[in-house]
Amino acid sequence: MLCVQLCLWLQPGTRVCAVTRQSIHKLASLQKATALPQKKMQSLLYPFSKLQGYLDRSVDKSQFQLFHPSLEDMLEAEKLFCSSPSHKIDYYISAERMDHAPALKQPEVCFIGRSNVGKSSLIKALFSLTPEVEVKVSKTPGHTKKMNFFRVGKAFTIVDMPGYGHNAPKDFVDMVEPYLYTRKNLVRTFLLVDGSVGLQKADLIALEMCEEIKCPYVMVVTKIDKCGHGTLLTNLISLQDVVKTQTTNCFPQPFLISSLNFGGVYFLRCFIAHVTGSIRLKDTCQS
Ligand SMILES: Nc1nc2c(ncn2[C@@H]2O[C@H](COP(=O)(O)OP(=O)(O)O)[C@@H](O)[C@H]2O)c(=O)[nH]1
Ligand SMILES: [Mg+2]
Repeated sequence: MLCVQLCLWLQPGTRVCAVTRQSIHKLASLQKATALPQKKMQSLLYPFSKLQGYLDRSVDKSQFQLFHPSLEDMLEAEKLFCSSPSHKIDYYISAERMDHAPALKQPEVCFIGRSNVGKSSLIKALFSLTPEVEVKVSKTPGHTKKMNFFRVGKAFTIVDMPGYGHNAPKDFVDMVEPYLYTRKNLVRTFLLVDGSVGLQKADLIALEMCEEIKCPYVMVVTKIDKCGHGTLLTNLISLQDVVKTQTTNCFPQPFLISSLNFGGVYFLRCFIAHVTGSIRLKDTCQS
């Protein structure tokens, strides 16, 4: 989807200027999503709505809808993810160790999770309205060995953390843990788990660590496009059970995401804008 514009000036002398511009995904903006048929739109904006019909009546659904932004709120949040001369969004810096991490004043949110769970893909989807921001996504587990910092104007910073599990437990101890323990401007951690495989041992270790650090965090269930409703619901309910019984700092509502088809991405943009204090929500919600 790379579109290359070539501008040629033949006088004086031949000068070739190549402007490389990534095209924007057709569902990157809320406006495009709202043009879809109602059911499809609803499942992209509020992915849980598609699942709730399959849940038994005895299941308490309120926990899944504590944060439920209006379309207006999501539109407001989306503006923050559009780059402009006065609000630049860019990849700022990578750090291999905590003492290389930049000192930033802006509120920060970070994405942690096992290698391959979809951290970089999710950040790429969040920034899909500014595709010139390069977020590396890999098929090889353990690709992100550094903490990558992305600045969203003066509003906030998003950090893509190295994955753990597989062959990267060292990165976890060396980077993720010290970062979570010491980062003063960190306002929310997003702990990603793969919705198609459910909670794994490494996820539970990360969850225990977040509890120990007492950082406010949110579980994000990724790749919801990849499995059927049955598998997703089973994994979601067992996750919900763990959140309910084993956590005190975790937001009780897991967020459902597909970076592939943008399900839940508009919703997450709104949550990030809200927890970083970048927007004031019109409708009431908790967080
Ligand atoms: N089907 C599907 N695949 C995804 C999704 N998110 C990520 N992936 C794939 O999972 C793999 C790992 O993604 P990546 O973002 O690099 O994971 P990271 O190691 O956590 O940063 C890549 O092949 C992605 O294309 C998703 O929402 N749906
Ligand atoms: Mg990555």
